[in-house]
Amino acid sequence: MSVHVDAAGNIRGCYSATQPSMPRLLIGSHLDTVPRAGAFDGVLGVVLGVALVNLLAGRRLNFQIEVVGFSEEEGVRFGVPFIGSRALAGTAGDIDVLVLDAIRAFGLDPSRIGEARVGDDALGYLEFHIEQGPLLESLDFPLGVVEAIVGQSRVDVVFEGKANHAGTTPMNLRRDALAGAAEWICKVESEAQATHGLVATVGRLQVQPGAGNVIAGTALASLDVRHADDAIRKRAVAAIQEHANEIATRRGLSVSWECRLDQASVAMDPLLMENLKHSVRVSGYPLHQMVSGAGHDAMIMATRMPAAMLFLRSPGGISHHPDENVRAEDVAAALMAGEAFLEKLRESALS
Ligand code: HGY
Ligand code: MN
Ligand code: MN
Repeated sequence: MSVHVDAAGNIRGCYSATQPSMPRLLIGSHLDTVPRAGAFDGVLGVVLGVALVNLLAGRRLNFQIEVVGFSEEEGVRFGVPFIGSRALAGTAGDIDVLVLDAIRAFGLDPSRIGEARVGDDALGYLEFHIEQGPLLESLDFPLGVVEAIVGQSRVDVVFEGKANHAGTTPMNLRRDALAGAAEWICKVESEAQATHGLVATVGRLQVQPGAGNVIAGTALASLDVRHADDAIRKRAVAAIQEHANEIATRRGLSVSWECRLDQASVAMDPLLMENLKHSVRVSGYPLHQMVSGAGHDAMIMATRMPAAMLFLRSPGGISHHPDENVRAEDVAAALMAGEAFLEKLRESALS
């Protein structure tokens, strides 16, 4: 493949077709991950793309294949996700100055990010990814065809009270930001438990000044809310914000609310899904169609081209954790289905 790194740090390898002007299929996933992660979230999808090209052993098809390793998807480092795929989709928008500095520090020129945008010759986008949940394992199925990816909201929430001495400040005179945040976090959990299909998480909490003998003056929390139905998700976010305001008022705190992501749920492309389902069946594996609770670059790529995802079973249903794993026989199954997918695409491009 001819390989280059684009101005957003995406690694892009192109495998040419029988003719230079033929359209391209993109196969990819992300190279970044989360703190104390496993070894498969994201990178497995990139390696499977390379492996599929490798299996072609020089045989050229009636479409090009571009394998993409996206530079940033998780949103852990800069607070906003999908930086790599948004550059490729042409929806990067205003890029945070910290991101621009990191791109320059990496030796790239952020003024050229516009050049990362994929052309209009794209046939579609295929992403292989671990399921990151318990479903396929519960069915004892190696593969799952994704029909949709749930929408997600990410918010930075800051409770401000008054730091003070832990020994001399009576309980009724306190404006304890951490106690307020703790009460709110329990409300986040009960809101999600009361709404079918909703998940809500406070995964990060920073407390200032952070000393055991000082009442917390500031508590900075992350909020992550997801649901397949965008209206239900938005209603839940509004209710959770109302809880924050009520708790802050009652406790003499102030609360700030900065929405960092409001990502609508995305349906996968019906035609590519049919091709994937056909490919799983002809490869001799049981078929299961499912919704993804995790966000993926496919939801960004879907704004520019037909997108599809194939999940591999997550042993133990665990991910974003060092125990994240994948079975070798399931990787073989994904490769077999991937080969059938390419063949089906080749045939349909002929017709
Ligand atoms: O957070 C997610 O859903 C994914 O891991 N980026
Ligand atoms: Mn992830
Ligand atoms: Mn991922």
